[in-house]
Amino acid sequence: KIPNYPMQADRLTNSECKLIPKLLSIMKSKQTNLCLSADYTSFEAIEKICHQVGNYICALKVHHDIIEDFSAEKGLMLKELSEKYQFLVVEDRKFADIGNTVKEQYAGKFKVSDWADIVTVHGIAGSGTVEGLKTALPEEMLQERAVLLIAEMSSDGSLAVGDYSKGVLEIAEKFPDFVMGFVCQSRIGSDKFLRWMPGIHLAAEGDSLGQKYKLPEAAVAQGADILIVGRCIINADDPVAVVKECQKRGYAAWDAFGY
Ligand code: 5IU
Repeated sequence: KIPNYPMQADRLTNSECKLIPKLLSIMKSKQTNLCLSADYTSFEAIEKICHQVGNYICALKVHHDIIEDFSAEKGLMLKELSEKYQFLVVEDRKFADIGNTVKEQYAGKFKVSDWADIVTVHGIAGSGTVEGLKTALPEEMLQERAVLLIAEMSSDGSLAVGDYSKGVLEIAEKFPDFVMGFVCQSRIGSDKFLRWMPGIHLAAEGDSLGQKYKLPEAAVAQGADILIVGRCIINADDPVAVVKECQKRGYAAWDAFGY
């Protein structure tokens, strides 16, 4: 029920992916389109930030393979935290292999498919990658899981442009029930999908390794629905204050745009 947003009403009608209405209703009720990229190397740090900012975010993105003490059990603890504070968990695994391999990776040692609502996926290997991930899930879990296809990247010189990005959009159209949207840098693809945008910072223009930053308002103007913010928050002296500022500015911009 999101009556104020014409585009969101369309999304609710046109979207086959069940996590889209779920996320939109979290965003609306918590007034946030912020996804914290919690790129910490200890699980304790992730737990701590969840308690501190869980109420101000709509999603938490992790890289489970940088967390030194990670395990499948810790994944389930993260899932519990996400249910307590009502946000979605994104594992930024960037699956890119052939279907049969990603199927094993998704359900493999760290049981990503048990605790991550959403995983990120590259289109480089073709639509078999998405199909492989789907086949790893038991029928009853299909509606509770989704993927984000990486259509464009925030880094300098990214090869995910032009025809490559268009190809990724075509993969999405083949699996509209399982693809929630794109990680992208522009208002790419059909509006029935959600656009998640990384490369956002309140102060820096980039890092020394090719990351390029823009402000929350610019990201929304470029087409972002969900803002992915990492080091701007986690390296801040007062991460909670920065989360609140990103939440306020990001949601106000998105709201004003009528998305
Ligand atoms: N990330 C990007 N750019 C991309 C994609 C993913 O930065 O195009 I796809 C990830 C990498 C990191 C987070 O986990 O998003 C951004 O972190 P910072 O806000 O700290 O730069």
